[in-house]
Amino acid sequence: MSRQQPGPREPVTQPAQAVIAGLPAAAGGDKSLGFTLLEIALVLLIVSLLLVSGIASLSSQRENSQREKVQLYLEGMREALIGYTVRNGRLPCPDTDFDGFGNVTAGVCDALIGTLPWGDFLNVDKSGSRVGRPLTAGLDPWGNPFTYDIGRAYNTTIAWTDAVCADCLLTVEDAAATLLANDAAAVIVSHGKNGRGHYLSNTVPLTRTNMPAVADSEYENANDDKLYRQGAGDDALIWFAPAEVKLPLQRAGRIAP
Ligand SMILES: [Ca+2]
Ligand SMILES: [Ca+2]
Ligand SMILES: [Ca+2]
Repeated sequence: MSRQQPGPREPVTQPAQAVIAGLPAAAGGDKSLGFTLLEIALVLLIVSLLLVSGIASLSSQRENSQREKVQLYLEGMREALIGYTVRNGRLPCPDTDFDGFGNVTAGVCDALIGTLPWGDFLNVDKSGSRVGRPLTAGLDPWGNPFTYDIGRAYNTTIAWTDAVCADCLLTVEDAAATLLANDAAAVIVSHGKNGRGHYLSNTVPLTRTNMPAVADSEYENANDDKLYRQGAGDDALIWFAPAEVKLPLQRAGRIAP
């Protein structure tokens, strides 16, 4: 009994689209399970769009988180700075040599503007010594120093009645130049993600960098003329109304109205 010898094999041919997709052809040559070049291109395009959209969304979430963080920083500093004021009867002086402490001589601030003297009022022990925080603790979420500006009326111990002079108080406007306050005692500014006009963090004397154009509303937050704009570009700022620093002092019995 002889076995039937198989005949020469017919070359197996698959539909071109199955070969392209690296998938076996369906039994009976069903082309519905294969993919055409156009379909593959569409899938790749959709995947790319999803990836780009996902990355953009993550980046946007990170930016929102940093903007929320800077507001938290600023509000924390508001409370800490008022606490310092009640303890010391004055606002801390601007830091002009980037050591984290205000620069003061014989009770009067060396300068009205500089970086935030965070070491004076954040994480200090009972003796007033800074504890356990590196200098970078005084930087905004983008790693840049906060600008801190005070009115001349507040460069020494605080009195109930403000002195009157050209730079005694600060003015704050919104981004459209509408007046918000013309009697601010102090302002703290983060120059935001773009960092335009921030102080360099390691240069003495303090030097601003990446200055905005004069026509840019952020320019007002970096040109040292006692006028600031809340909501300019990506900047964030807070200001201190006179009552905000005087009333706690009055309640503490440090000044009389
Ligand atoms: Ca200093
Ligand atoms: Ca900015
Ligand atoms: Ca200005």
